[in-house]
Amino acid sequence: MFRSGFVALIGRPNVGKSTLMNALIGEKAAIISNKPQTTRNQIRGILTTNSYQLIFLDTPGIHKPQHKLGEKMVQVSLRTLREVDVILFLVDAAAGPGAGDEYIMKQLEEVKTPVILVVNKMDQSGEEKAKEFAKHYASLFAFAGTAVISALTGANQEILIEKILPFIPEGPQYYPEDMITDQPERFIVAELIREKALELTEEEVPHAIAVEIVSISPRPGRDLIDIQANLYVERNSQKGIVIGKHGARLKEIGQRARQEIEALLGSQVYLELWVKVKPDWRNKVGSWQAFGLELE
Ligand SMILES: Nc1nc2c(ncn2[C@@H]2O[C@H](COP(=O)(O)OP(=O)(O)OP(=O)(O)O)[C@@H](O)[C@H]2O)c(=O)[nH]1
Ligand SMILES: [Mg+2]
Repeated sequence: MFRSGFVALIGRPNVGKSTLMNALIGEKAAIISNKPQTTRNQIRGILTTNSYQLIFLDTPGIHKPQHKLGEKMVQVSLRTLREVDVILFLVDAAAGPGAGDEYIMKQLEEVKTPVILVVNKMDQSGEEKAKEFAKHYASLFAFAGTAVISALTGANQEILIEKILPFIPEGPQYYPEDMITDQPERFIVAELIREKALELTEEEVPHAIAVEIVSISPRPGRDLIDIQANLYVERNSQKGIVIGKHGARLKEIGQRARQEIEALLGSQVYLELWVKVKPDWRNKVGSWQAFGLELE
């Protein structure tokens, strides 16, 4: 019997949803950062074996929205709850319980889908503390299972898969076996640039960054791809920060992004980045599409 089904990853920002999805599929489909609200749309990661295909749906962290983009991100996450066979509710053992988790559990009460509690970052909190958290959460909600894991080290990942599989019905292979994500290459390239910009900026700047790919064009007769991209921020002061002294920060963003894009595309890359200001773009729904954010 071949099983196939959909698994949502839900939780507060920064709990490790994207890290876990990448670890489960063994590839980088979603970008990761130590800043909350990194993921902005639903990203599918696909794991195919001889006996099953699991389609993981990574989602934006659920938070109190401060702008229209944030509102839409949270809507995407809550909508995902209804599309799946099983939900993984991630909590951060290192950060501990919080009001944000309780809000999410209230939303989970509204859906009939089984929910597995995943206590992540056990490597950081220690196993004892992680297990204590698991007990605490289990007293608040009727979970269909619990796993204490580390997405970073891979600890207990197989145990988690074993807990997911009973909820996955018999079904067809929806995607080709070598496909790991539904994200277009163009979007992943934009996301890799954004990831490096997030790594190298602080405070309000990371949240204001969006990336638009202007062109991706292979150079005829050569193993080289030209990529031009615009990096948007919301204010002039942020533009200065992203560019850095004598352009040093932008150069570093470009170098780090280029290395990963070359690995992704299997070709040398010439990457040109420009920084532009688009005031308040996070509140302007029409501007999102250029950033690959189709959040309908
Ligand atoms: N120590 C430790 N760090 C982790 C673990 N999993 C994730 N992290 C770190 O936690 C931070 C957030 O990880 P992400 O995967 O981007 O978190 P997310 O839940 O997808 O965040 P949003 O997309 O903002 O909602 C990163 O710095 C990760 O390296 C883990 O198991 N252990
Ligand atoms: Mg994420």
